[in-house]
Amino acid sequence: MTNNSILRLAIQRKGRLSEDSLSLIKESGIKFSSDTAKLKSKSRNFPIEFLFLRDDDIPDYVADGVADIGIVGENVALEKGKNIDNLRKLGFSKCRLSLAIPKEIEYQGLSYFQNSSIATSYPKILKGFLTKNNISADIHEISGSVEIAPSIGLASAVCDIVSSGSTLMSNGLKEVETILNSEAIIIGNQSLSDEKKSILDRLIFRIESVQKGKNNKYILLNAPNHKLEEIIKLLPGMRSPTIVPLADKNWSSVHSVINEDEFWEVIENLRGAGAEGILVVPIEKMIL
Ligand code: PRT
Ligand code: ZN
Repeated sequence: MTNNSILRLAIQRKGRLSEDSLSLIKESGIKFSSDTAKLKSKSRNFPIEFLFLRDDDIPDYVADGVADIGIVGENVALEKGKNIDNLRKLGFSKCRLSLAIPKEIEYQGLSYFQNSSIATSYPKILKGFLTKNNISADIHEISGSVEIAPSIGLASAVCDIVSSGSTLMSNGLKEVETILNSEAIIIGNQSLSDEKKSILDRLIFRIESVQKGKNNKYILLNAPNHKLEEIIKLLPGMRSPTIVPLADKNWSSVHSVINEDEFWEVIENLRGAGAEGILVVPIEKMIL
């Protein structure tokens, strides 16, 4: 039995998820020794304990309750198909699971895969996709270097993780269908005690504040008073912008928060409306 007053979080020990997972925890104000050479670490200022594991093992550990929650790619969580909760997207380690074929072949749609052989490390997700599209194909499960399968005659296509696409390209392959868009997520055991749930709520609240901070920028600008009304209309703000008078009575300073997604558009509109001296400042945490 694990201790009820401490939440156990499984993190990838070494790999593409590790660094961002650890930074997110640190930015949430949780202090601990991140020496991943060790298997376990306990926080000094929050009721949480870390297990450093291979990412493929994390869904099993969470399903079994050895860990309460974990950080993994959606691709791994889905492929394992365990009874676990998908608690939250984390916005890093973005990639996609795609079908790729030799680049010289002219692709004319999914029928290419009918009676083909496809090499993959994701047989379960691939099978689901093929079944949904009424395609029957041979699935060759291999654990690594999937992209070399066509060139050695093992398969006529691959289903693999792609991020920049350069691995496929350097192996003479081209991406033709995306099966899944993936990013790091927090997964959770489905029968957490109330005590653990309340620690989890506190953790998620902190993570959300860090994420919102990253997705938004604080902006300060000077505006001539006769343009103020027009400029305020362009600003979303948390409630409404802060307006501070300047020493020059005809001007004011306007402070507000802008979302990263609409950032450049808003800045261009503000300049067009007469804003000057625009400063953009990162936000560390944002609590609404
Ligand atoms: O040792 P352990 O089992 O813990 O780690 P691992 O080697 O199995 O996983 P790791 O660290 O490579 O990846 C962890 C997670 O990162 C994956 O499950 C994905 O959710 C995510 N991720 C993001 C990626 C990539 N980007 C990625 N590019 N996982 C793998 N790749 C590989 C891909 O398999 C292919 O070989 O990178 C190659 C393609 O990259 P591009 O940029 O050339 O397209
Ligand atoms: Zn792995």
